[in-house]
Amino acid sequence: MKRVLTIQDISCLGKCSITVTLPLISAMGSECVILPTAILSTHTMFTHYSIRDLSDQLETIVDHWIREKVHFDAIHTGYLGTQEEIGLVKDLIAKLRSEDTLVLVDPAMGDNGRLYARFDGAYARENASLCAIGDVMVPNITEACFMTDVPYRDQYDEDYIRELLGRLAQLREKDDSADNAFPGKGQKVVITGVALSEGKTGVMGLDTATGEYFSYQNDRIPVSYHGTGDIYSSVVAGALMRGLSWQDSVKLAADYVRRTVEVTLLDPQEPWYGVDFEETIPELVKMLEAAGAAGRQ
Ligand code: PXL
Repeated sequence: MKRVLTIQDISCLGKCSITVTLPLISAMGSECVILPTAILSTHTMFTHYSIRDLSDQLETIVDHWIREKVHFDAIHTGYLGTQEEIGLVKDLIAKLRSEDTLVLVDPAMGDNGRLYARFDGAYARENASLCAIGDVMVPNITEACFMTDVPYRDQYDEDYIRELLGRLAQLREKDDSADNAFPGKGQKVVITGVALSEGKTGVMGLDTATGEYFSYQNDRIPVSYHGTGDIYSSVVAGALMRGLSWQDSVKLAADYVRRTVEVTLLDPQEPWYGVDFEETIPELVKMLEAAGAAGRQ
């Protein structure tokens, strides 16, 4: 069975980060190991949440795994609370990764043209250097803009997204600290939440090794739920681990998020709380099989 390490916070209440990645990766048939970077009472869309940083534990945990000679088939990163923590996570990835470890970075830090509370431009630049060491990165348009200094637009065309993809693809060569990566592998650069026509939304991607672009659109549900980015990146990781191509993986994740939002609309819960992914997990497993997932490896 493939083993995936996810590095992000535990938001005890509020359906995001580890509390969604762990069940999704497990349901998709891979082992999910967690490295919790902080523990919060809720995610940061609530007010008065408590937060305890766990940065001082991370190296001790990782060193133990290294002594145990643990191998990770993938390392997935999500929301990281501070700039310093991103730097630490980069070092830990360098220690833990082998040439066959897939590093998937979700630079979870903003949406709708704005960074989340607690983050600034310096934080976004540090996330850009984390993306530089990834094999796959999955920012949304807001995150892509903050990492590349491209002004955010809510009206755009395919050329604007291609420009963003191109700039994200240059992050690695522009970053001196990215020498821990295995550059021969190239990167899959994916931007989420790309709406190329009225009533549609989806993803666009670029494979830097081949120069090949990928685009997928499906019907847009006009509501923005918290935590969908975490679900998206977790499903991409789970699908890649089951042998799907990167294009099929990003498409499956887009379809799954759309279906989950559709189901959540029936719930009176406020959109900032989180989506009802628990209800759609059985469908996800079927979608994965239908997309041709390989058996256990
Ligand atoms: O969904 C990303 C996320 C993860 N963890 C925490 C958050 C957020 C987004 O706001 O606040 C603590």
